[in-house]
Amino acid sequence: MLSALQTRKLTRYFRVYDVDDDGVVGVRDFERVLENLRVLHGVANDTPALARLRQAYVVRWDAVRRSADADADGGVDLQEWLAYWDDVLASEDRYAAEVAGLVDRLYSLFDTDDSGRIDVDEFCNFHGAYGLHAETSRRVFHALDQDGDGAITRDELTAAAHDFYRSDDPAAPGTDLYGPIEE
Ligand SMILES: [Ca+2]
Ligand SMILES: [Ca+2]
Ligand SMILES: [Ca+2]
Repeated sequence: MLSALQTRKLTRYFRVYDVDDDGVVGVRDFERVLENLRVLHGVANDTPALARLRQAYVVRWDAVRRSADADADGGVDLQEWLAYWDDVLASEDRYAAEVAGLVDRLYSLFDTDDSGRIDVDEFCNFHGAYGLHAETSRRVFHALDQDGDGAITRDELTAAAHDFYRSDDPAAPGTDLYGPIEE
């Protein structure tokens, strides 16, 4: 069972993923993020780099759709999304895989200088790909950068993900991983 706070956080996550704001997470949302990333990375159409980026997103969308689209209508609505996360959070193995996948994706897509750390600009790029404002992103970044050294390490990101998915403390730093849960 998701707690009230978990439901709020996962609803926020859903709204972020639903980039075109039509109430359903679908292939068009992934296409839009992909296009934002393409522009962000300055990748031309029809390059191997774009093909790799597209492949990563096809795989991700396919995994979400297969597990979460319970009525198989090609989109994931909020109810399906919450049911999906309720299942994931009930399984240690699936949960661990989701967190590891999130950290890996974030690093592979946004650690653009390959330093093994996400700096504030890279973090703003991550939020920006989903249409979040840089001002909010900077605030979230500083909450997640727990040792204040100007970068989010894999450990800090993993801690943030655990806060986001599992903590029932609204003041936990990871609560706003996908932006503020109340606007
Ligand atoms: Ca959508
Ligand atoms: Ca559906
Ligand atoms: Ca840090």
